[in-house]
Amino acid sequence: MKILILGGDGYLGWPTAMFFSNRGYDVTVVDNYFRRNACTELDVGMLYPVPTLVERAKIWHELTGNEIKVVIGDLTDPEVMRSLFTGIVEYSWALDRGFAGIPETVIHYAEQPSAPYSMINYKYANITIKNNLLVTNNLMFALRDFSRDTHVIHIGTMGEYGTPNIDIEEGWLEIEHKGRKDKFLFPRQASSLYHTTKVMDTDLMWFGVRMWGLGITDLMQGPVYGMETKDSVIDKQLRTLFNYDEIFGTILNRFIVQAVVDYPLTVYGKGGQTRGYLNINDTLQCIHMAEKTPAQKGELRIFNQIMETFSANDLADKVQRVGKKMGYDVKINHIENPRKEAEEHYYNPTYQGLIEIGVEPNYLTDEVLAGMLQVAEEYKSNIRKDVIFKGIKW
Ligand code: USQ
Repeated sequence: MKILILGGDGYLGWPTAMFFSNRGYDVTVVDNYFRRNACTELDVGMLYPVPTLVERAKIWHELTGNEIKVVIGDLTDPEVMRSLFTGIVEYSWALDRGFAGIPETVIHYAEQPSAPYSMINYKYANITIKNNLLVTNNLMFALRDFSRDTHVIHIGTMGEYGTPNIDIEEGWLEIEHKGRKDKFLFPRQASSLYHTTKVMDTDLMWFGVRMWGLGITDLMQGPVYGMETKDSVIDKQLRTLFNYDEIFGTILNRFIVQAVVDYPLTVYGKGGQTRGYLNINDTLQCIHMAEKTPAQKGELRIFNQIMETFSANDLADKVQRVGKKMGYDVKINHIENPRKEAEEHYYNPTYQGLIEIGVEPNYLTDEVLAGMLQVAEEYKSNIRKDVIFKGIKW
């Protein structure tokens, strides 16, 4: 089975590449180093240095004997995207070393993933809109022209739904109106420009499904936590990149790092903001199950990819409790919320679909938190307090 991973250098992309490579799939990864370059440009540190994608693939090969093919290229260029389906080396020199052939599955992570990044100013908003929409549209057209049978697994976001005052369904809502019924995409109301691009991605993919009979699974994911996966434990150099700064770090990963350097946990506003969370190992499980039971042709299948819900206050309390047991003096600070979002709200999403196809959740236990604190402790001397909070306002 051939798997093409778009955005293979990212927080989720690289662990996904190792996961499938370890299970006998023929894996090709593509990336333009957007995340690393943005971190350099914005001067936000990562917890530990991470070898380049090419170096990581080499280390992986030396340790496991498995090959991960690497293509460095910008997928907003339609010719780079199309070369991944045609094998034309002119646009992707790395394909010269072996074109795997048309992939059975494409996993699409190649997006600017940060809400704060998209809200810095108009320039970063435009980079986000341009990157995310062009990559998705280029993928839709490449599939239309070269491979309508390829299953796409896209990582969407729970943030597409926002925080409505009704239960959130898995992607779709049946509506009865003036005596007639139909099924529509669940109402979307994103609260950042990044999240808005994900709403637009869904629309582009739904268009591709309706017009060209594509088969797509869209996984509406909540914030992910963790740095170690079952495949990375063989060598520290294989750990995924890990941000704790305000722009690319997500809440729990940030709290863990803050705890080890005695930086009061940065709860925004009242801290009642509730989201669905999942362990990075569960992202891999969900992708695997979605790959094993693909969407039908002409189907946009949507799952809510979360395992449990917590408020920002719940997470801060957990980190404080486990941190204290480990000897850290963890304080919690409610700082003025730089974002425009509801700080107290109803939140009741459905998330049974992935469990029904075989995913077994890893919950946020004290052991999981302690394990993350231990890794952060290892790299304590790298942690830069100046990047933890700058206050990018919405
Ligand atoms: N928050 C704090 N303190 C912090 C950081 C965040 O209270 O130091 C709060 C935020 O205000 C927000 C919540 O925690 O209410 C989650 O924030 P986040 O930065 O962890 O996550 P978010 O910006 O929503 O984005 C992340 C990923 C994105 C993914 C999304 C899923 O960066 O790629 O799509 O989680 S979701 O949140 O369900 O939309």
